[in-house]
Amino acid sequence: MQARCDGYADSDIAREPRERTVGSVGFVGSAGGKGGGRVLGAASATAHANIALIKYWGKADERLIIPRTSSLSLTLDGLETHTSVEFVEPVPESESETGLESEPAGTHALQGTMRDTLRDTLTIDGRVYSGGPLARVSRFLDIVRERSGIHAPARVISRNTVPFGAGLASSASAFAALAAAAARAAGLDLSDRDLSRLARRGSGSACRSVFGGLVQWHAGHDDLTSYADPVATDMKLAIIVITISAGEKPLSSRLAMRRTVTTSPLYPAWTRASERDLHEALDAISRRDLRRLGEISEANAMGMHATMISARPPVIYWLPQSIAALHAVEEVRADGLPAWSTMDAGPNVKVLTDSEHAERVAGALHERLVGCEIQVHHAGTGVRCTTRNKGDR
Ligand code: 2P0
Repeated sequence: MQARCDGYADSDIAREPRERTVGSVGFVGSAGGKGGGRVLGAASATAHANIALIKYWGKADERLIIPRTSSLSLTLDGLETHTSVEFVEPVPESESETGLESEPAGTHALQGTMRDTLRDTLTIDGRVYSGGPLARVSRFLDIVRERSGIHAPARVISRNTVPFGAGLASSASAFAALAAAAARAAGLDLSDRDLSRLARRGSGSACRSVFGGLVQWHAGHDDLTSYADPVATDMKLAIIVITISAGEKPLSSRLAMRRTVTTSPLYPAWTRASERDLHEALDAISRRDLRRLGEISEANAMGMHATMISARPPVIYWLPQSIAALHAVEEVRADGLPAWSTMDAGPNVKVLTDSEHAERVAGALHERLVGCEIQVHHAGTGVRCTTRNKGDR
């Protein structure tokens, strides 16, 4: 089985097999052909993955990525994507080398995604990507190009601090970091809310990674009204990740989501329940009631998986060890520790607890789940630009 990122936030990028090249973070390949070109704008950003307590599962609008339901998540520390974006004016010589007509970028619109795909470059963890992953990134960059008026190809270089075996590099942190870096590099001055709307266009869950801690994604009904914002709390929550498998899952969450919406007879009931769940989860947070928040989160995730399992044909991400982990969490809870399960589009189990008990819960799970990798993650920060565009003061 190939190493891959886990199921909770799969992306074409994340699912692509890759080589790990530790320490090689130089520019590999270049936008606009071989060699350099004038840099029109450059920026870097870092974002963290998030785990939903109330899930996003199903789109009302596939193109704009408007979800059917609102969701609630916790941004996690330690699971990080760092991305740099440079918009580079192509060099005419290199264009003639590639057989393309000379056309000064920055003043002329390139001819749509196909040409931009040819010219953008994408490097993730030292590996150069083409095909589907590059096309998805180029489509996203087209939105930034359209808004900013910069019609130049981009060099995108991304690094994940997540160990591959842990299976937690995610489309959420990937597209939140890409959105922030690309917007800054293109000179767009976006509010956090507008940045979350932009990140949403890359991958729905990415809009939540724009913010740290607890975050609500308001489903809304169009591009303007579908955005994330932070949920104020002084609860110190933690998520324990039990890695069951780092193998490639059979179906992307995007496709699984679509199949569930269109074929599961349980899906409408889950969306109704999810609205109530969100309301109650927010109420539990305002009361600092971890037990209630845990119970609702667990029920919401299990309900989501019921919709998948009842899809036609069924989508079953669970492995036997997933069930073992769910039982282990129940046992740990019966022993008096705060621990509630949640699962995403994959076999791995995540456990909601608080920072105070996280190490004890992880230890108790370790005793019961020999051989599983178990990691504690506390609340992480929102996206931040780590280098500034030339024009910034
Ligand atoms: C979530 N998941 O709320 C849910 C729970 C997976 C299960 O968000 O199609 O990668 O790019 O918008 O964001 C995974 O979905 O999907 C996800 P797209 P995304 O975390």
